[in-house]
Amino acid sequence: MSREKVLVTAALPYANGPIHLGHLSGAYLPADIYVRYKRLNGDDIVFIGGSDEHGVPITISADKEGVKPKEIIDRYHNLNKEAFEKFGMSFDNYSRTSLPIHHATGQEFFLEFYKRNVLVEKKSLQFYDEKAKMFLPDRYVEGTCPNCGYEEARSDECENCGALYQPTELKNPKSKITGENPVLKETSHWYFPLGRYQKRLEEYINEMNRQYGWKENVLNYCRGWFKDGLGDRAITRDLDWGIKVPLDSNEGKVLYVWFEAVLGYISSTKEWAINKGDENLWRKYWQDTNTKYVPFIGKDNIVFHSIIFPAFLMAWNDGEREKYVLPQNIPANEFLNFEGKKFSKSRNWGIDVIDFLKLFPADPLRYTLAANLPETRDTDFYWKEFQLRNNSELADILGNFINRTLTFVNKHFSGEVPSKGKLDDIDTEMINLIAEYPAKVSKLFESYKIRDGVLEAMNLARAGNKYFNDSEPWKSVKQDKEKCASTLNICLQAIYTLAELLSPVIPFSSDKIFSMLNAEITEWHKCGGENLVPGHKLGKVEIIFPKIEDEVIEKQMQQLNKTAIKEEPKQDEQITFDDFMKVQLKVAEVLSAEKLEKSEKLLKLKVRIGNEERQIIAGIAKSYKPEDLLNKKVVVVANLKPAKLMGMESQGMILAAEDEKGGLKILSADDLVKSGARVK
Ligand code: B3M
Ligand code: ZN
Repeated sequence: MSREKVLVTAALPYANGPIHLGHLSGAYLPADIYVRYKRLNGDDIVFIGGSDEHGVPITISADKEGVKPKEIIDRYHNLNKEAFEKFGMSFDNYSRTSLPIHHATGQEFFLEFYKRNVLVEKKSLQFYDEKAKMFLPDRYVEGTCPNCGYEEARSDECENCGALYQPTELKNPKSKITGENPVLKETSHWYFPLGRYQKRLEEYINEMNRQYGWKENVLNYCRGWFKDGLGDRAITRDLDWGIKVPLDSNEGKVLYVWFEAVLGYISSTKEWAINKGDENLWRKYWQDTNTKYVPFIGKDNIVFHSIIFPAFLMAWNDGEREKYVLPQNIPANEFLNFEGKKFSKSRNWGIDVIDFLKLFPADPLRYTLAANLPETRDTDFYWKEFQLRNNSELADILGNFINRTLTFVNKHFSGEVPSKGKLDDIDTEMINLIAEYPAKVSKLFESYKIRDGVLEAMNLARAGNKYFNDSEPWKSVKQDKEKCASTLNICLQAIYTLAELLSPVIPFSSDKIFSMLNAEITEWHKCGGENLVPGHKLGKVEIIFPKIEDEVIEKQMQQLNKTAIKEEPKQDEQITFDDFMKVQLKVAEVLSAEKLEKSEKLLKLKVRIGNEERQIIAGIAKSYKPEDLLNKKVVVVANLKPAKLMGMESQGMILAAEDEKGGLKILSADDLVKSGARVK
């Protein structure tokens, strides 16, 4: 068996909030299972993590609370580190990007690129808040969408209509810091010319995929980026929170967070090496072509790890200095949802890891998430499923097999491993089955099919129960003690195998099983053999997986629904008469109507409300022809703020109701009613 040298990293979570279950499923749990398995497999592996502590997400959280960024990162770095520990994450090092060692690493990469003229300097116009005396990052500017008139549009993107535009096109821009209108001011930034690496990146990804089989979701993502063509990307920002750009000429600029965060993997490994007493040890992983480097991430981070980070490393490697390894495979996962909906802080939907672990132990959570990893598609966490996985699988299948076997051995063989005597077919079949398991599960884990590996391991517990039942030791103990001894010996070996195969998934319980067996864990490939010798004294039996009662789960579900913030007002929510009177509904007469060339949905109407003429852009073209509407009396909202649709102003809204087929039917008024009449 050849040992591999493996470097595993897991995405560095922003230290601006607590991690939730979705984060665990996306990157952390699969990484930890893989690493724990590789360690048992005898591979030389180092597992690196840490907090991402720079960037606008952190400064926004700090501003919201009115505290310094340092306070935010200290709080959440410690909280997340603790949550990870309780969850059983076995990082060799958990660092933070605010450390000097990381700042030095980020600056070293920047300077290397700068000196070798890899970078391009470009000038651009950016919003500047004269009162706060700072350039404003995109997320700090809000204004009116140039496309639809939505007033809370972001500086380069409208949430309402999805339009993308240049910040210079945003109307009535406002600084979120002072509320003032920012001015556009020229600034200069350093760009990484990603386009120059496109061909090599495509070759690299194709080659890695050919040799190691990359996941389809990751490949598709990359293909999309390549198709659009890679361009220059700014790697500096005008901000004061972050790693200073190490040039005298660049006052007030920091490295863009995504430029340095990926380098955080390297600096965390350096920190690990120093703590180990050999400051060069990190090179043995990062700078050796024999290293297999595997970053575990969620799907939102794919481009940074499959394209941008490899390009940085390629650019570095073009120089004269020690070369870095590139990712060999990127087993990025899709997302985990919570009870059918996306995790959301603002809507109070989901549960943080630290809170979950106050209620339940880590292993049932690890097992439930592992059995349901979003490896090929989004999956869901359901409280009911969590209960079921714990009660019907961990307790009834695995726990029961262990418990009945050990109790039986205590009772009839005074707690010692009985010797095998003569073997029937069903005994040799079971022995062979156990022996096949380590390689079977190994094959799945090696190809990052973590979920399948876990479910497969659990099948051995199912087979164990069946073997116990079919062998009927409660009968043979009276009739054929030698046969009974064989059965129990084999069951005990199977428990040993299970404790090891499942140890990457449920490490805390696995430890307990080993102490019940009074045995030590062995190398992975040996765990399917005879690891418990006859006469070996077993440890004390205990219940490893207590059942979770219905009330406990119901309480959590009620809690969730009670605290969730609904997006839409409740159906039965009442408004006052005054609320209603704020909406001015009036009768209007349609004077003209025409179809809009570029739109299937919109009609441009001229209407008369009393003495006033208005233009209304209405989304009814699929249900009405322009001529159907002429001279009709309709009901409009007369005091709706004007908005732009397809570049045209709409000065009101026509009321319509959906029919059974999803078409629209306009609310019309009787001919005797005069236009301009109020509807109430
Ligand atoms: N902090 C994004 C995230 O937390 C970012 C990952 C960095 S990995 C180097 O999802
Ligand atoms: Zn818009």
